[in-house]
Amino acid sequence: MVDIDNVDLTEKIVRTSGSHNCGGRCIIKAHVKGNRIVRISTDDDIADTVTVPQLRGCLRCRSYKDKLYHPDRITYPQKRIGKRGQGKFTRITWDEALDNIAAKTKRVMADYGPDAIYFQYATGNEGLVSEQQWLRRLMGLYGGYLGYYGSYSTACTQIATPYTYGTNQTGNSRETWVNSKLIILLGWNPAETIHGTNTAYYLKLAKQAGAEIICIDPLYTNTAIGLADEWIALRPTTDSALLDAMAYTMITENLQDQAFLDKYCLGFDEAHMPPGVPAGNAYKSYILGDSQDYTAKTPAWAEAITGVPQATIIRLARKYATNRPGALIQGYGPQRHAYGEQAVRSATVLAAMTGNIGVAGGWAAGAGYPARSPYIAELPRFNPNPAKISVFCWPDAIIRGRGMGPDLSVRGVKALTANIKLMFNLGGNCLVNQHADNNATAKIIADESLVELIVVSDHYITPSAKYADIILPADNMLERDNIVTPWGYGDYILYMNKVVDTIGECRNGYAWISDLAERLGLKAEFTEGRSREDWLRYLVAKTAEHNPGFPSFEEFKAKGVYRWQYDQPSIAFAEQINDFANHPFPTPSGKIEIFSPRLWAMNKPEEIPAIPKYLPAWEGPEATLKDQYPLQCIGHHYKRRVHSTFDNTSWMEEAGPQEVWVSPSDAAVRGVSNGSLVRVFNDRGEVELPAKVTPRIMPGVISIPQGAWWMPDADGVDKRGCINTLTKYQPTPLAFGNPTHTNLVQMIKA
Ligand SMILES: Nc1nc2c(c(=O)[nH]1)N[C@H]1C(S)=C(S)[C@@H](COP(=O)(O)OP(=O)(O)OC[C@H]3O[C@@H](n4cnc5c(=O)[nH]c(N)nc54)[C@H](O)[C@@H]3O)O[C@H]1N2
Ligand SMILES: Nc1nc2c(c(=O)[nH]1)N[C@H]1C(S)=C(S)[C@@H](COP(=O)(O)OP(=O)(O)OC[C@H]3O[C@@H](n4cnc5c(=O)[nH]c(N)nc54)[C@H](O)[C@@H]3O)O[C@H]1N2
Ligand SMILES: [Mo]
Repeated sequence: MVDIDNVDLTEKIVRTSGSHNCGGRCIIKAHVKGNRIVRISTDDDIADTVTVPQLRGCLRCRSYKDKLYHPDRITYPQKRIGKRGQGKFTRITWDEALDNIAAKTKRVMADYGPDAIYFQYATGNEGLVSEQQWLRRLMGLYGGYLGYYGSYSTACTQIATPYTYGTNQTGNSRETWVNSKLIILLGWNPAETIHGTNTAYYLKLAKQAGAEIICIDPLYTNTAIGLADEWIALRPTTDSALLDAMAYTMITENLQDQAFLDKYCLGFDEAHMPPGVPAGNAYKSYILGDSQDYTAKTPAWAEAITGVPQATIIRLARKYATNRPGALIQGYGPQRHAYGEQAVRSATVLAAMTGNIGVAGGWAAGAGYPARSPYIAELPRFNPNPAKISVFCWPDAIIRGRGMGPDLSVRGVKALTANIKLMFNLGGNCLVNQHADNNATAKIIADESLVELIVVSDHYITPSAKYADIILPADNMLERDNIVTPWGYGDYILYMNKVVDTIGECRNGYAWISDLAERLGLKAEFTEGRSREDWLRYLVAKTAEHNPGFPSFEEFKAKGVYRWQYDQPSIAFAEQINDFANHPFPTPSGKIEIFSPRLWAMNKPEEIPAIPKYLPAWEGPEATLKDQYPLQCIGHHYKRRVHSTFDNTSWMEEAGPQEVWVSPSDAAVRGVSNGSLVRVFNDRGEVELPAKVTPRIMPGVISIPQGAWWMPDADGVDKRGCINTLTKYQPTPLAFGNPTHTNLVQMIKA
């Protein structure tokens, strides 16, 4: 019993941060009375200056009380009763849950080996220590598991970009944007879809310094509204066609930086091709129609595909070629598509043609990962099993794992030796909901003869948790210490102090995974005798070894933040451009490979061309399926959620309801008005949700903000509006990535 008279009700402030996968990392101050958070505020420790801006939290973390104290929070372990996927569970003890998991792990490892054990992609806890990390460490010690490569975020760009540059580190420090005369944002909306805390602020500084900002996006995004001089609406999946026609304009008007191309690039024109490749395969030949397709990539050709008027394309090309330095920055939206690899590489060619690589105010396009990031220690873990699949291809590894090879994304081994039999889904909603084609995927994971045990750890019974055999009640990010780093930009690191005690039987991952280690006979090896705090101290000490001046554990914990200071901003490829003789690009040829001999050697020119090309998407504006399903459906990342996290909180629903964006003209022909309930469907499924009729989306395109919880009724109609009810499970050809913005659908009034 709590002694009510003796509870300390003076307000304390505890410093922490968020660790969900929201794209930002901010300072959170939790105001606590007793064991209860009464309010959340944010960074006001330092003056907000241009050189060191505050790390202010957004509406999601600042409303966190609504999530933390949600009545649906899971507070004890449960096991499935009834058929898998029905969502019926009964309470069990932690001992029963862990005995079960240990027994099954032993059996699966003995019968099938490590290829049968899989960790589902899960980004709920992005701290340096998490259940994901701990259990991987343990399974590594136990004999290994099937690994994955890639991510649902950057699948295409992280594979495609290195074919051009040899690396993904193609981004400059954001403070260099003030040097840009022109900034073109290609499918990037950092004012809402956070890519680093303060990114929109740096764009604002650039604008104040005189940069013109242009957004190319099917949506008139918050970034376009707040920061852009011009919005150019483009049909999804057609970025490469637009970029090709810009290249055509530059070439025919002789605006390209020929000296840059001649010196640093492979394959721009026939005079700079690797030996042994027949004529007609250089980029310039493809653009001018001197290649096998005999089609010149003219602005008129591109207008028909992209919906962007040719006069706009010509104006844009001239502007980018003549206003230097200019930054052509890609978001991840354009690459989360069929042939998403092409859009990435097409943009890199334009950056090269305009000589915007290696200079302040320019940008190399491609992945845009920062060119400089400090060393930060990780938990020691090692997977002795070399087998990996693409993160998107796990349904295949369940159905046809044994014998599955490189044609289905497998790396590290010739073929898998087992199907997936045991799945851990710890802090993620990618079993269904965040993967693709919910209806088909749900059938696979519901089949008890395929995967034998599914373990889920979460705070709520999410759509994925419904498919669990065992549900574990997780502690929350405000209920534990941790350390987080910004993913992408920002030279700082944050300490997360525990704010309140956890509730019910919720347990920290380190505690239950240590108990599991004991059952597997590996407790001493797993813990190395360390407590959880000891491990955090270990991480700080290791980080400090590589970073002179890094604070002590006590100081870091008390301050909550450490910022690196640099004399100079970082600029990707500055060394290569300034001193090419001594600093080749990290590609096999040492040059920017506009033509990639490695892709040429794959000999699959239709889907994996050696130069970037516009390839019509399987469900794009040129697909015949359009007769039946005339609307292109994308699903943008939404301010009211982090993916599916926060979907069940009411404050966030007030701030941003789940509704499908549709243009006035597409709505009118369907008798749909603002707020009408509509049905959106294709052969894969059907969702029902209210329409937001708005000129902020181009005609022919609709957007269902991604991350709503899949809630099928008895007829299978999803009553919440999860876009993955409509998306296709078809991995992209090179990266085996998720093309989840490539969908054709129809919409009717419900
Ligand atoms: N608020 C919020 N912020 C987030 C997240 C979140 O869930 N909520 N998630 C974080 C994570 S993990 C990630 S990976 C990133 C994701 O960041 P992104 O992948 O960049 O986000 P998206 O919203 O998918 O796409 C960005 C823009 O691309 C546009 N777009 C879609 N298709 C095309 C196309 O074919 N061409 C062009 N030019 N534009 C297109 C969309 O309309 C959208 O405005 O965001 C991070 N930030
Ligand atoms: N159609 C479509 N699908 C997409 C995308 C898209 O643009 N379109 N985007 C993709 C991208 S970029 C990403 S990154 C993925 C993200 O997909 P996921 O990684 O599945 O991310 P979330 O949906 O946020 O799910 C996180 C879960 O973790 C839980 N959680 C939060 N904190 C903790 C914790 O401390 N412990 C535990 N055990 N659980 C916790 C939350 O309650 C939530 O259920 O989605 C992908 N799916
Ligand atoms: Mo992501």
